[in-house]
Amino acid sequence: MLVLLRQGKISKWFSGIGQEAIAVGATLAMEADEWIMPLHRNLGVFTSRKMPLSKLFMQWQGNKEGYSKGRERSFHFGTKEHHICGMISHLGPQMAIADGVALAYKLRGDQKASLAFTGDGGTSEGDFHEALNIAAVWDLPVIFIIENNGYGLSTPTSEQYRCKNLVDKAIGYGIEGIQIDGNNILSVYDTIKGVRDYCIKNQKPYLVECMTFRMRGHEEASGVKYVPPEMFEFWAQQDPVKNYEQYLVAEQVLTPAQVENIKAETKAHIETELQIGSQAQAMQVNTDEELRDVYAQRKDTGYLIPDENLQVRASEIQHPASGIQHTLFPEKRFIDGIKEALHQSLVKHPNLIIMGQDIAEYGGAFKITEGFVEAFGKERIRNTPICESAVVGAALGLSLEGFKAIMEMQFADFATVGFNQIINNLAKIHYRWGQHADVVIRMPTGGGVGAGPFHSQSNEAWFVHTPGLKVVYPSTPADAKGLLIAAINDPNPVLFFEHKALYRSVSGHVPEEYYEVEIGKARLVTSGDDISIITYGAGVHWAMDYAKNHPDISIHILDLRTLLPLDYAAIKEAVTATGKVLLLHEDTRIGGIGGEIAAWIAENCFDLLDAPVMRCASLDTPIPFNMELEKNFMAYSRLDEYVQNLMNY
Ligand SMILES: Cc1ncc(C[n+]2csc(CCOP(=O)(O)OP(=O)(O)O)c2C)c(N)n1
Repeated sequence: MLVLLRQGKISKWFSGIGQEAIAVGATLAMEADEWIMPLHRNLGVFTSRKMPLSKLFMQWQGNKEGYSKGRERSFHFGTKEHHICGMISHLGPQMAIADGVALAYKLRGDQKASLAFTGDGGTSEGDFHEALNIAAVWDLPVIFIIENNGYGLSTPTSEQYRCKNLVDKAIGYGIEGIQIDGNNILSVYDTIKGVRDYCIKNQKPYLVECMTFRMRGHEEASGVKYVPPEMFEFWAQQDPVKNYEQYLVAEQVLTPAQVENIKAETKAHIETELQIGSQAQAMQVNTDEELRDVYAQRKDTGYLIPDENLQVRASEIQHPASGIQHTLFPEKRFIDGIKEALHQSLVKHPNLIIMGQDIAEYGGAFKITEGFVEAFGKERIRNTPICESAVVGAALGLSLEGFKAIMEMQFADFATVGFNQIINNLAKIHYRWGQHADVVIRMPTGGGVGAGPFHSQSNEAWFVHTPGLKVVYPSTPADAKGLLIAAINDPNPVLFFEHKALYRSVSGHVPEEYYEVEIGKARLVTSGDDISIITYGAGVHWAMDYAKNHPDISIHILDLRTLLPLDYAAIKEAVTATGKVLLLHEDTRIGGIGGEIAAWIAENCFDLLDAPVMRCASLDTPIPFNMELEKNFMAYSRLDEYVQNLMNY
């Protein structure tokens, strides 16, 4: 690898020289169909799983015939065939994915364990803590291996942690742990074999700290000036490959001649594979394929229902922020639509798991899952510790093993602490190496409830900016049900926004049956001739109330329903209808989805416009607590002004 790197025949590579015994010994101790979550130094995981070297070379050259169609570098790829889950650069997120896989094993009663690697530096990440904690609390058969090689990039362990040994952290999680010589392949192999048996038999995780040393720089370009030379001299004596060779000869398992034969055969094998690997075709760029591979294709046809069966009468709607009170019809509330979607989906998909804080006996912060534990049991309706990042990671791990997962984010605001897993793992994994993430994250969102800056934010635009996610945002009870069922049936990661203020204030007709509303299809709320309001979520109710109170203005209202992907055909129709467009959303203005739609209209519908596209959004401040301040913050307080501006243009 060193030679090839210098010759420019492979791209970036992180050396595992000096640490080989850990990756190889641990991988060989696992069964071939047990998932491993390796990191950047773990070439030995890939070779021990007998992946063809030629294809690995193509991967490292960024060729299409590699494992990621040229989309990923070095070891940042996985393969289902070899049960290896590719890392993202952020290191720690690997560990929680192992939790999810182990949960799948546990739920199915498989006699299997998963294995995740981390470096000593990675143990400082919150992800380490969250993954170990969840594995402990849920009694998951996961082996966590720390490769303690003395340094992060250049940071020595003395500046990384204060405990004496990293393995001592196991005590804090209430799990077992052991520290071993990571440079002795037999110790590693024996330990991991035994630990694996323990994890499966006792249904518990285990922490193994392997002491080792990195004989090269973090990467070849970074050098080793920060390492005292005597360290290299000491650890050269502990070289795991040389020592194992000497041991085998001393024990007369191999003769020196056999050793030489093995080396020669291996060298010849590498040369042949390199030859094949270097015959890869030059990259032919195919933009359609690039775009297509961002999302997994759904295989079944779905359970679509015609829009006319979902009509909501305006008189049935009330919204607290509008100050208008209607009598509630005895029909179902927004929250009931969501509850029904979840309930029916749990019946439909025995492999569907719901996870979230306080969702089990307590029924969730908004009581949406109340009664679910009694109906579906605690294994499927899972209370989680306050570990958003690891729960998203575990959801992805479940997906690797063919489960479907829903995570209830207690408030959409808390997605920030699971952000990395959502943005970098869930969203990108299909494009990177073809693994889908069958995960729905429910996001109770929005304000109007006097809950202040951290329980009221509108953060949908963060996710709309991330290819690989779908972002759904219903406004009616019937859509809430049909879109949530569609999201659960979609094999891709879906962020499902539920406006909290709508939960109990909006009622309407909701069909009893199991049905889907198509993701990516907007809904025409009312047609009109004067102006068009394109909106979603609470904005739909604001626009409807406004129209009701201003019968002299003929308003065309479009409910987007899905923000990623957008329904451009419906947007164009709305522009065509009136030539005057107001984009309305509760989210703040700068960087809000309204700006994106306005740009699209300017590019594609310029000739249809009779006025500039306008945006009525919330103030560009954090959302305040005081009800008067919040009212002033809300886009709704400026709706009349914008409508009049547009009408008078
Ligand atoms: C979240 C995050 N922060 C920083 C980095 C940059 N980085 C890459 S590897 C590395 C050192 C990791 O050290 P350790 O976990 O001990 O593993 P080692 O490289 O020594 O095997 C750093 C700081 C990163 N990839 N991700």
